[in-house]
Amino acid sequence: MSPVTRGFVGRRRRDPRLPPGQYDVGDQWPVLTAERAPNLDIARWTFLIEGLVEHEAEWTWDEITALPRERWDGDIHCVTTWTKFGMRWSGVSLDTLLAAAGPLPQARYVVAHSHSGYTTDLPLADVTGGNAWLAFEAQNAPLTREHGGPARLLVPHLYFWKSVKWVAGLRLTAEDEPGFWERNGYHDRGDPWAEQRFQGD
Ligand SMILES: Nc1nc2c(c(=O)[nH]1)N[C@H]1C(S)=C(S)[C@@H](COP(=O)(O)O)O[C@H]1N2
Ligand SMILES: [Mo]
Repeated sequence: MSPVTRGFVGRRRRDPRLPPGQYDVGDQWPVLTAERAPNLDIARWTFLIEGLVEHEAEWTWDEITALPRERWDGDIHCVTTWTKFGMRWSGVSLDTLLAAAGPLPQARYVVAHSHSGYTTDLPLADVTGGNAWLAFEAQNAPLTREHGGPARLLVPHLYFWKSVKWVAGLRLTAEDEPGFWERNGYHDRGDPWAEQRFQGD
């Protein structure tokens, strides 16, 4: 036996793209929704940034979809242990949107909320610096309603419960304010590589 293969015999190598405790869901894209999926009318759709900002900023659908788009290709990780590799997304960087509102120096967290009442909290640092988008497209097609269309948050470096579907806006805060799952025992930050699933992880 060649010494090169020793240690790999009888053992499959784990895909290095898989965070601890996750499995590859393959071609499927599961739908996880706590509330009833809303049917949003883009004629009345808005996105609002409020709270600890120099000026509240609000966009209509036509205004926000006219902003420059970025593409993000990569993997998403749900806390229920599925990971989906090699997705292709497109949307507006949250950096662009936050710059319009002007976060105040004391703003350190955001609460993101949906048009359907779901909320999640995130450190401001996790949604700036090229880490988060308001996404309109996934897999080269407009987001379907079940996956949060017409627009959802995309924060792919954190567990996917942070990526609010049907997102309506962000409120900047000084203190961390737990959202829907965080009040129900999920971790405040949710880094899949540190396996931050639940409070105390
Ligand atoms: N509004 C809203 N956003 C949500 C959720 C939800 O229940 N409501 N579920 C979260 C969870 S737990 C996950 S894993 C992803 C699932 O996104 P998907 O259904 O497009 O796979 O959306 C997140 N965003
Ligand atoms: Mo999830």
